[in-house]
Amino acid sequence: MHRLTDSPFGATRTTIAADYALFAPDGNVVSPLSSWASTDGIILISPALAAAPRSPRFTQYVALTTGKSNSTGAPAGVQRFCYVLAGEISVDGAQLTAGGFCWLPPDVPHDIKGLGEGRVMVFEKPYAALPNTPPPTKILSSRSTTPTSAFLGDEAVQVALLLPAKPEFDMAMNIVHYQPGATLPFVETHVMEHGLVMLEGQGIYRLANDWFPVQTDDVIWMAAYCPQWFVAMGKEPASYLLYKDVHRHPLSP
Ligand code: UGY
Ligand code: MN
Repeated sequence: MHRLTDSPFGATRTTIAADYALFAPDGNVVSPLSSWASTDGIILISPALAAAPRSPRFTQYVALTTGKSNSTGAPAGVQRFCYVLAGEISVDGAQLTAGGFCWLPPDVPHDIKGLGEGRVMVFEKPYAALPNTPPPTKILSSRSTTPTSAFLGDEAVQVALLLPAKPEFDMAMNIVHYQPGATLPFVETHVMEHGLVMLEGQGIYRLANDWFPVQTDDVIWMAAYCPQWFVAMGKEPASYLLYKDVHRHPLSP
């Protein structure tokens, strides 16, 4: 279907590289979601992005919910984190609106229902259990009630940890909030990989040896060891929701 916003010259900011990917919304393709009923969505990050051993070990997708949407669980052994970008859903009967989020343990059925039109960013990852330690129980909360703290002493960059920083969790979900002109203090290079969605504002993201203008609703994958840096630009603050694998030995499968 032709859209009025289509570029007549075939241009897009979407870029897929060996150790990162930038998805601009103009390239998004909608398809029915598996593990959801009556729900279309956009699969962004998945293991199909890159060859092993650098392929993503998680998936990140948008569920386009309606009043008919329902999901009762991720595949076997897989944990799920949902962040409501717009609209409203219920999770086991509790309502989540924009900025609300939930973490759902593997292999415990849950009941997500769409309540009208909405957009939910979903992250799923096989859960790596610790010996003799059960997985955590589900979490429901919201961005507005999560405290923030200065990142490495810089008050202009505030970080909210949406999940407890405890060894039972093998994923972190953070919101990083930048005042205009604020930056990551150095070019990070680390063993953890990232999935990211821009929640507000705009800026420049350095990914490996490339620099990209990015804005609200862009999604980025950064492979392990992909050098990364960000500066917020414009007159409004910028923020992003960030997935990171944590708390497991680098030699564990
Ligand atoms: O926690 C992090 O690794 C974070 N500072 N990375 C990022 O924002 N790209
Ligand atoms: Mn990082």
